[in-house]
Amino acid sequence: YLAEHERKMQLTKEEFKNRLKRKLNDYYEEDIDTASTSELFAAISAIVRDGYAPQWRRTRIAETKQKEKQVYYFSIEFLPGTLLKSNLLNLGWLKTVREALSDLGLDLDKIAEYEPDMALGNGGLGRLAAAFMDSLASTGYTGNGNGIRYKYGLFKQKFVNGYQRELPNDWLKKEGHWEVRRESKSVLVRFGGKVNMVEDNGWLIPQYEGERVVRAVPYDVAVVGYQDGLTNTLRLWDAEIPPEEELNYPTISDRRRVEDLTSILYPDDSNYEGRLLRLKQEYFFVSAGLQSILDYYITKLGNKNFAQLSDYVAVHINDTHPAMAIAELMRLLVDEHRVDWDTAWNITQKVMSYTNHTIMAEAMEKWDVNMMSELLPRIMQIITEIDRRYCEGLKGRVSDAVIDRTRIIKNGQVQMAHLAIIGSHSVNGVAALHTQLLETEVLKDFYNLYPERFNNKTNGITLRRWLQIANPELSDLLDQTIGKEWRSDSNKMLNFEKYYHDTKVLNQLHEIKLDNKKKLAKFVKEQTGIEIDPTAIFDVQVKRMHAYKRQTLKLLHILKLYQDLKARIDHPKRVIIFGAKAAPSYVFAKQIIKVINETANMINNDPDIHGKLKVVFLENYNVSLAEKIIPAADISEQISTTTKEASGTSNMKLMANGALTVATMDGANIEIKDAVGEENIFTFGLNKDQVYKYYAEKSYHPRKMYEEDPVMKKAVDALIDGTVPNCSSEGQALVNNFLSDNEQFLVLADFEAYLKAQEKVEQTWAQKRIWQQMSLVNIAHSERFDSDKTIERYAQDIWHLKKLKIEKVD
Ligand code: 26W
Repeated sequence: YLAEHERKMQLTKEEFKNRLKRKLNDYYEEDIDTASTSELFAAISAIVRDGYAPQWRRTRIAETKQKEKQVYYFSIEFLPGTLLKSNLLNLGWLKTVREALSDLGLDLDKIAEYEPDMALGNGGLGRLAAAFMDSLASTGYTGNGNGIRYKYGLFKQKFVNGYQRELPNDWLKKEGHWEVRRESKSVLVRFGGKVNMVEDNGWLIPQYEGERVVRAVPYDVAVVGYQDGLTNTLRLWDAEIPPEEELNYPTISDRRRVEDLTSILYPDDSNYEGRLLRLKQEYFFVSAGLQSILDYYITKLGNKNFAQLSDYVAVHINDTHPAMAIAELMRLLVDEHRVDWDTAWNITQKVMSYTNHTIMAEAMEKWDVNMMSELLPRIMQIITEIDRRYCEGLKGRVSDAVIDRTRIIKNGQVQMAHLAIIGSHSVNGVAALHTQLLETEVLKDFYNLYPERFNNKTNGITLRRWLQIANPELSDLLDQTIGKEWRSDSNKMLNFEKYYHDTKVLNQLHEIKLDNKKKLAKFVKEQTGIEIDPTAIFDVQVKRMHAYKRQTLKLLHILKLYQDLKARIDHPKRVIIFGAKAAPSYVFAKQIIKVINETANMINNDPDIHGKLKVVFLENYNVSLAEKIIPAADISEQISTTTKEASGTSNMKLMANGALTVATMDGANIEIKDAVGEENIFTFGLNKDQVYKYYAEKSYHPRKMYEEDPVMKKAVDALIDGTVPNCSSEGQALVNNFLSDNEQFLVLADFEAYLKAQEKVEQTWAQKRIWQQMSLVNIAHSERFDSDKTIERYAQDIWHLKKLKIEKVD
């Protein structure tokens, strides 16, 4: 067998060409030179699927044999991006396939472009979930993703007259899918109706009346681990009408209501809306996931003793969206498997763990009790009982005020974060500062009650995608200098620091960056018609559009630079590059987009500027676009109001690609500074105490700052004095916001410090060698944010997993 295994793993160019020929012939009766891009993509992806199939099977067999504990990562979003190149890389085939195609006169990158992004997520939270999937498989842990197979992914963004327009993202209509429909693993999920509790052998059993039954059908996507890693499963659920229930869904609109359940991904990032469909989605994937876990536990592991469940199963709740897993597991254990409440509760707490991703009050999920009672009557009863017991258990031990602040049901609402904390054994934040703020501010009462539950797990990124796939030139330079081990052991990247004084390497770094910038310049020209100079500073801010992320601060800096250039005050050439989607209902974010687009238009077409400043706002920022922008960045803008960005992850991707960070001391920026040292990052702005002081004392008076600082005033005024054209109402909205005492994100308070930081950027840019040295240090230290390391910490501290050993038999 081993020989067979080796042969499959070490695909030769010739073998690949043969397989490609065969697939094209079998599927389409085409030859390599007549096949279309979509056909080529479908054929190559089929070869890749054949390539990982044996390891996928072996992983499943090893799981049931070794019975190691498995984690199930419950997340309402997964944002893997495209999979062709990452699957090729992880199989060890990327180089071979690229070369084989090139022999045939074909370009892998062009074919790969055909693949639509699997964009089943909004931003950081979904991308993190995808990175964790990759890292679990690559580090040898059996981990399963559990989520929703949205028919439409995150909307496609277009700009029309500078305004954001949203188009549906119909990703499934293309060829070459990675998913496998597993109809035999379907389960039923119930909504609505009435519950009556009836006695059965001394046990109170719910009887349902008039409920609607939906069939959850899983689509499994292989998660291919790097090299000798496992091949795990990302299970995404689709909603269908159960065949035996067809008669209960007689009309098209009845049927559509079921299909709608998994039809769209909510496009809101950090803004909570208590919509019924969203509640349905949350319960749907949570219930389906838990049912399939228990099925597996009972049938495959042959275990009926649920007291041991936590020795075999960990369920992770990614933000509060899957927090109903706590009540649903209680329901399954108590109602369906007749485990007594106390035992069931004990099991549940041991199984569940929860990550918080935000301290923004408006993102905190709270469901209306009436809505939940109607849609999920039994779940609401169970949550009510959890809440009752929680309060009862604390009565007399802590003040009534504490109980009142921390209980689950309050003012007719279910506080999902409270449910998640009370029902879990672990609660973690996503960066050191964020966890500290959870402990001392946002979740202070809970921290006092259960300090042992709290822990930090700073986010990470998959360096495989962001270096090996997105930046092959830099990856080659690392190979040539420090050797290839960094590709599987990121600790080795620290050795790159040894080249700090190596002029040749520093020059190579410069050349690679220049090359990446040329490629991006070409892309920008094709997409927007805008010419940008690859020798300019490429200054990048890529992330969701949000007031707290302060793209507005960048905008004010742009206006200041523009005004300087108009007054013949010189600056080094700069290209500011934005990528950002706004939630469709987020009016202010959309206004910012319009103003930035109009500002860009004005500056890019002003002959007085002589191309010294360009502003490019690329449409439809997503994982694929990130792979083009990030390797070309000189500057990484991480300028959120301190305390507001839980972690950030674009900061990590950009540093790994040698961009220098301009940063507030927020989220993971602090840890980036710790890693690279103060002299290798441009920090500025209010610290957390200053921010909280403004809030506590209500002492923020931006109008005064504006009136006293002529530079600030001039930049702000440009938005309303006719300087920036075609957006007077949007410009006015921004200015009103900046000047309000209630402006929470303190944009003007950080303006001056931000300009100073940017002056330092300019001075450093003039010292090319120092810039390259700083860049080198950033690349070397990005190893700290390798998601493989993050996942090791989750596996050890929270989930208590052991690695699976794959036996080499088929
Ligand atoms: C209920 C509406 C809603 C939807 C999504 C609220 C909140 C969210 C997410 C928590 C938003 C999100 O993606 N948060 C980001 O998570 C990243 C991964 O931990 C962090 O790096 C970012 O700082 C955080 O904003």
